[in-house]
Amino acid sequence: MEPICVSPNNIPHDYSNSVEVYESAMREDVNEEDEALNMLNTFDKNRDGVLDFEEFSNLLQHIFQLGPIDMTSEEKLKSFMLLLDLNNDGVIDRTEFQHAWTHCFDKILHPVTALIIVDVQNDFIDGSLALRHCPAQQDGAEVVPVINRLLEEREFDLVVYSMDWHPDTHISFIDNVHMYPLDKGCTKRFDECCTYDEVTFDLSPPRTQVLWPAHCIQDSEGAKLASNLKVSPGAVRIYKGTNPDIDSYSAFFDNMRLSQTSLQEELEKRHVTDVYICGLAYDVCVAATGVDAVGLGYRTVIVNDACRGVMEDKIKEEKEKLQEQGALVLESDEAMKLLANKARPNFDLGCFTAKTMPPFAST
Ligand code: VGL
Ligand code: ZN
Repeated sequence: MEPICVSPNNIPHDYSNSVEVYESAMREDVNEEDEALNMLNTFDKNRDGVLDFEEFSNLLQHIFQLGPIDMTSEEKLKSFMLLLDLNNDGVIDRTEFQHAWTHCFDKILHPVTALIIVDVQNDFIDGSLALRHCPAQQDGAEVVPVINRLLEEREFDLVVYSMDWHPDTHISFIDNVHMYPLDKGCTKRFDECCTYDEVTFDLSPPRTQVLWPAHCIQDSEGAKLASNLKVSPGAVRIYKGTNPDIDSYSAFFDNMRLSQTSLQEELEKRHVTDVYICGLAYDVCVAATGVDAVGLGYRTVIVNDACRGVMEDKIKEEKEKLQEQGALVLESDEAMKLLANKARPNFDLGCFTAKTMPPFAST
């Protein structure tokens, strides 16, 4: 095969107007159908009305500003193309391109971003569930300057603060373990249970629950956001764990998925495509929120240095799980670059978008 020779500063002469086409694609006001056709025509070098692999990979290199292509990246481009080649005939035809433009490239080129700040509340910093007293001995306070910098230096289309918000009878509190029936299979009596134990309560449906010290009791000092955390005007607050007999780690759903917060609705209202997630605790509520975000199809970035957690091994395990499912785990500096430079979309997030694109039939 002919080597592919597009690099950011080296656009071959046959794509001489591609910068213009690309820039017009970056504008918000262009008709999507025109935009798609323009793009297809620009990269259809042999003018046969479809994009073969070479043509399509030139387009991908252009959109993602990829450097010279080696074997591994060529494989990646091939699998990207396969996801969009819905009839599997080895080329991207006009209909496939139109579909990909609407459901994949549009999100890639026009991301709408939300920052979800998970449970940055006093109790997790210096209160009853202070992370520095948990097994990993991490300091929850350290996320605050990192998050403040994200808020100050980057503009998000939406900022969300989730709040763990429990009634004092909450099922997750070790002091309340006598208030709910333990499952018969449970090897411990209620007076033998310890903090961090996982027990099963005999409720319908039965629920497994890690026992925590009482924390984030509604309207208490401990439930307030850290006082030095910047609160953006127009931000949305999501209260979770408000039901006495069920816990809610994720800011989207309770742990049994019996009920949902308004988070998804808030994101949908604003057509959010990309969520950046940070906060406390990494291996508990941040991870659960991340898993649900990916599951709901959001392009998800976990801001690694803006998270602190409970247990070292669990943090590692949850991070790997998130990455396997398609989330990016980035340091805040990298996340800021991605946010600043919308003209340089991330290829891995692009792959996630292609993978989660709706099938033809549903258009
Ligand atoms: C959390 C433990 C219990 C969290 C909430 O916000 O990560 N952790 N409740
Ligand atoms: Zn809680």
